[in-house]
Amino acid sequence: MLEAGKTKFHIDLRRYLREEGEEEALIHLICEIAEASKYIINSIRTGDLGVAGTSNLYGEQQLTLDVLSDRIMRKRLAQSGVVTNVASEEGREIVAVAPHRSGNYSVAYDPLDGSSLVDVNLAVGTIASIYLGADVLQPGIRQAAALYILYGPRTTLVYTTGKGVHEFGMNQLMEYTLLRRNVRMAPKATIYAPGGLRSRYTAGTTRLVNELEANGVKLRYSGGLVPDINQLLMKGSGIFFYPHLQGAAQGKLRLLFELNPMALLVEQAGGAASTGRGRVLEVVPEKLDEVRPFFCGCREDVTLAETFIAQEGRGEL
Ligand code: AFP
Repeated sequence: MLEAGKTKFHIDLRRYLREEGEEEALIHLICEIAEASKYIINSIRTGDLGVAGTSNLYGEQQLTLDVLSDRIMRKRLAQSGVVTNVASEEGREIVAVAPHRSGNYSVAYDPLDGSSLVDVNLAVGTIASIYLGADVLQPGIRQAAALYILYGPRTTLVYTTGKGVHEFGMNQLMEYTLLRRNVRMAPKATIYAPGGLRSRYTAGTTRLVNELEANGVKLRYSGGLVPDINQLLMKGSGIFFYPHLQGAAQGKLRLLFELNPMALLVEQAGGAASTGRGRVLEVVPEKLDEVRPFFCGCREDVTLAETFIAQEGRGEL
């Protein structure tokens, strides 16, 4: 186990996971997802940016890249030898890749979140939520691990297994080596990332924006969940929200594929993640395509959001 605070740079992902005492099958699984990212990078850099002519779980038009990156992830997970079931944001149901194998993991993943940003050359990412056993329809607090890979100017991988948040960078040999261990967030935000149409915000969210702006908190929003969350994690300060909207009481972001993994990562870095009315990680999902409002980042700002939203419910705003 590495001493807290001491960082041995040039330590690769597999060795770091071993030194952190992780279970071998989980180490193998996280490294397999890291391996898949190398092929997804190639598809982003060289692939066709057109439409696939199909739609996903949410009835949204799929891009060729969505289908290709989903195929890369699914094949890698199915061949890993440690995965029982998979659920993809790009798929329509849970797929049994090894139904009779017990003691394994199941993975809910978004193979290329923000894919519509690739054709304007903005950063996108892969998100994975890992559960022990066969069931992915569990509260996020039951995740064995959560991770994302950010395809930006640099390619980085950020994971947690419940023992802190750790960042790795891809080097010229396409190996992931340690950049930051035990990423921590300050109690108050210096940046904010407001998703959704401002004109459809409810009074509580509008009050939150006004409060943040009055306190000099700067707007930083790219439209990609992975780079937007990564920014506030690595700066150690910020709040992201994609709120409930007039006409969309549950917002837009997906509970299994976006909220739960990001919520675990941010909580493990000392932040908070709320639906605006309760802790994201305690929501019990009933179906794959659930969406929820999302307020995620510095603890004090998430609490402020919950306070304003509670007051709007009582007509106090
Ligand atoms: P896609 O994966 O369908 O491109 O959606 C990405 C996303 O869910 C998430 O990455 C962003 O936070 C959110 O959409 C942005 O939504 P808006 O475009 O409505 O701001």
